[in-house]
Order: sequence, then C-alpha cells, then structure tokens
Amino acid sequence: MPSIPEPDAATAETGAGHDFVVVASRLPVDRVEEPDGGTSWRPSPGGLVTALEPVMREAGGAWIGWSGDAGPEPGPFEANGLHLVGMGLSAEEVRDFYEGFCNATLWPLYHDVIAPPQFHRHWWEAYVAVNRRFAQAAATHAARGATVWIHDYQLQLVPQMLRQQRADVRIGFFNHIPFPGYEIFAQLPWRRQVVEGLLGADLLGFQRRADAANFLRACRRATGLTTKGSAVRVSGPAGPRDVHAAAFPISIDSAGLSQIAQREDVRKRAREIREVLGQPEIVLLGVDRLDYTKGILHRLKAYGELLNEGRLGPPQAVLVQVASPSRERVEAYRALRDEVELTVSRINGEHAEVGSTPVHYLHQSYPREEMAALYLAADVMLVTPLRDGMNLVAKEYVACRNDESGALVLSEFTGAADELGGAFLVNPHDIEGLKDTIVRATAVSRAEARRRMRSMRRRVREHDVARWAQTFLSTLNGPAAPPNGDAGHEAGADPDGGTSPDGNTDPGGHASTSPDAPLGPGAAAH
Ligand code: GDG
Repeated sequence: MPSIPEPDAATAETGAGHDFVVVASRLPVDRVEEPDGGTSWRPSPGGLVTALEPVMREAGGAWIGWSGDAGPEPGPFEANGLHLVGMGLSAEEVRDFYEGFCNATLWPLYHDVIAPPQFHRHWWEAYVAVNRRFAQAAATHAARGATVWIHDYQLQLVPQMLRQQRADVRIGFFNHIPFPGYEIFAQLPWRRQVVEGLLGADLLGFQRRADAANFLRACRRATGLTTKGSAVRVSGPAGPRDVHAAAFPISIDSAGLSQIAQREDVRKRAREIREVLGQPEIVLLGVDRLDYTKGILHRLKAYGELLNEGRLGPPQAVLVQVASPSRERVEAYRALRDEVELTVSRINGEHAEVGSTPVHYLHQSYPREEMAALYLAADVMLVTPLRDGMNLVAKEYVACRNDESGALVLSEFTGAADELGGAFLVNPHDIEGLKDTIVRATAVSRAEARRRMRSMRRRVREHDVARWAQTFLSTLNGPAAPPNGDAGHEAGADPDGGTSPDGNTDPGGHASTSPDAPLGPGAAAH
C-alpha cells in the first residue's frame, strides 16, 4: 500500500496540471493507520471509481477529495496508479460543514424534508469556506482547457467558484441525490447562492428528469433567469452562455458484479446463508445505509404486521436486514438507529422461538463478496425508500440474479423505479399496499419472476456505470447541445428579485420542462 509522499514532491510531479479532474467530497481510498504509526491508503472501490478509473488512467486524471478524517491536508499523492489530491477538514469543519450543512441541512431538505432540516448561518459559512478550498484545489490541478467533473450536494458552490478563477475549463456537475421541488427548496435561506453556484457549470446532471425539471424551475424562481428546454441562459463576462440540466441516471458495474455472483465460493456462501437461516422457503432481504430516507421502519412495520396476521413468517419466511453504519454522529441518525433496533427487538420478542428468528438484523458493513452472496440468497429484495436519488442496491440485486429468479419490491420514490419496470412497485407510506405487494412478490410464479427479472437485467446490463460516465462526459465535451440563441427563452418569475409574477412556469406549464418531456441530450441517450 503506498504511503503519502511529501506534498511538495507530489505537486512537482503533477506538473502543469491534469486534463481530467474529478472533484468529489470523498477520495476513492481510505486512510489506514499502520501498527508502526505510519499511514497508508486502501482502495475503497465504489461504482464511481470503477466507472471513472479508465477515464482517469487514459487522461492521467486527478481525483480531489476528503480522506474522511479530521486533520491536516494530505495534499497530492499516488495510490493504485491514480493521482489523488487529499483535502483536509478541521474538526470544526467536520462538525459544521459535513455533519451540519451537508447532512443535517441539505440531505433532509433534498429528500423532501422527511426529517426537519436545520438552518444555521455558521454551518453555511463553513460550507462556503470548504467549497472555496475545493474550488481552489481544482483550479490548481486542472490543466489549461481541462474537463473538471464535480460531484454531489456537498460541493454545489464549486462550479461557480472554479469558473471565476478558470474560465478556460469545461465544468460538469452531477447531483447524486434528488433535487427537490421548489416549494421545498425555497426553504433554504441560501437558495439563490446555491443555484448560482451550480450555474457555474456547463452541464448539470441529475438522476431523474423530474430532478432536472425541479432545478430548472428553481433557476426561474430563485434567480429570475430564463430557461428553454434543458438550457438556462446565464450572463458572464464573455457574454451570455447556456447551462444545460438533464437526466443521466447512474448505474453500477453490472458485468463485474454479475461475475462475482457466478463465483463458486460466493454461490457456496449463499447456500450457507440459507442453511444457517434454517432453510426457509423465502428469504426476504433489505440492504441499506442506516438512513431515514431508506424507509427501513416502514418495511419493518409492514413485515411485523404480516407476522401478526400470520400471512408471513418463520419457518416459511425470514427477513435479513443489513443496516450499514452511517453518519453516527448526527443526531437524527442516532435516533433512527434506536428506533430501528427497538422495532426489530419487539418483532423478534413477540414472534421468535428458540432457534427461529423472524428478523436477522445486521448493523455492520460487509465485503462486496458477502453482499453478492446475500443478494444470491434472497428470494425477495425489499427496497422501500421514502426518497432516493437512484438506489444502487436495487440494481445490484438484479445484476447478481444470473439465473433470472428472484423478485424486487421497489419504492416508486427511487430513481431506479423510472428504469426497472419489472419490479413490484410500491408506495412505502401505504402500509397495506406494501404488505400486499410483499406477499404478492413472495408468491410470484417462476415464469412471471423470470419475465420481470429478464427485462430488468437487460436494462442494468446495457446501462452500466461506464455508459453513464461516457454519456455524461461526451455530452459535456460535445458540441453545445441546443445552439445558443436568445429567441424564445421563457421569462422566469423572480420572487427574490421582484420582477414578473410566476404565471405559468411549473413543469406542465411548458412542455420543455415537464417531468415527462425529454430534458436534453442525457435524457435522450437513456
Ligand atoms: C447515494 C444516493 C444514489 C451498503 N452497505 C454495504 C455496502 N453498501 C453499498 C451498496 C450500494 C451503496 O453502498 C449504497 O448505494 P445507494 O444507491 O443504495 O445509496 P446511497 O449510499 O444513499 O447513495 C443514491 C447513489 O448515491 C449513487 O449515485 O443511488 O440515491 O443517495 O452500492 O451495495 N457495500 C458493502 N458493504 C456493506 O455493508 N461492500
């Protein structure tokens, strides 16, 4: 494992900068403290790094991100042949920027205020300061005319801050989480600054068309700018330019995961899992970060009622719920953990017998192979978020089901629901509907399960994460989508700026911004 070189040496090595720069809140590696007191880095493979690694290697790209610990800035270093630039956050910034503004303001706000967002001015100040440092690092490490791809809600001000320093670079931004409707977004005291921050990009990618439509509406309402189709017209020192906002649904390394699921050791492990569960007819599975957006409590409520009613339960059916630890220092997450664990205990207390447990609750993180074995062991996958940008777990389950068996129960409020038509779609708030759908999924005929799974597998295979990255980057670097022109731009209402009232700027009011209308080149490509 490579250790961190002296920053000066590494900076010298990066020379005049990189032609491709990824800016994300986290690095694709985790810091490991060695027994001898030294530090090394272990790859933390995720879909994003799998997708971007080939592009990074070909372009000699750099990845700018935070290591995940409070402390000094690691600076530039190399790990696994990738050029990485480690950003530092102080303990106060971890509290105010990361746990505060990112996880207790933006996260609940952008997930339809499932939990109440908190607004604190000093958190906002930390957000501005950290975004400025990331923008500065991007400006330092990008070569002339480079492509810079910024990721997610933690860094929404970086596009504008970077453009102010480096008008020569091409800037893309991808939002991994939903972009909320304006009525919710408008609660944010700094809504105009956030929209303006994002508009520093050339291309803004969202998971779903509805997210892009919400953003375009926020542009009209919060800044009074005009939009036409997927384009927002902004003015700059070099004259007007169009920023495009479109849907680019993210995916997974489908082939890689499917291969893992075919390995004999993984298949054996899947059989072992079913054995230790007592060879039930039906294994139900939930896999989520322990997050209030994931609808874990709704799922447990539905399952608990099915047990009470004798419609499901051991020895015939058992539920395995993996809830991987997440954001444990944020109060709402601590409260959720208590509630989930109380609910699981109640269900098990009431329904377990010696040697037979209805809910197997695992508050742990597992290696990728174990996750694949769990997906293989599960007859019915329960994905019931109240709101989710995409939900990769749904796609991972599908990718692992090489024999085309298994059923996916999927919330309508996930981005994945727009793509996986073969799923059993549910509204997780409708507990009776959720219960009926779970029972229906457990009783599906082999032929129907196969038909549903086959169509979902085709989608996930053809639209993998590499295609997602290629589509986004070729759109970003391609000829400007619709030509710039000043005719026909819609006038935006500007309650903040006090111009014309919002007559008819909702989606639906204009075909170009309706959630059902194609929104630009990305949408057309999928
Ligand atoms: C955000 C958006 C969007 C979970 N536990 C373990 C583990 N995982 C992996 C899953 C999956 C990933 O974590 C979770 O991805 P999701 O998409 O389900 O959700 P978020 O973490 O909320 O991700 C989301 C995503 O960004 C991408 O744009 O889809 O909407 O919220 O890959 O497998 N992996 C391992 N052990 C675990 O215990 N190895």
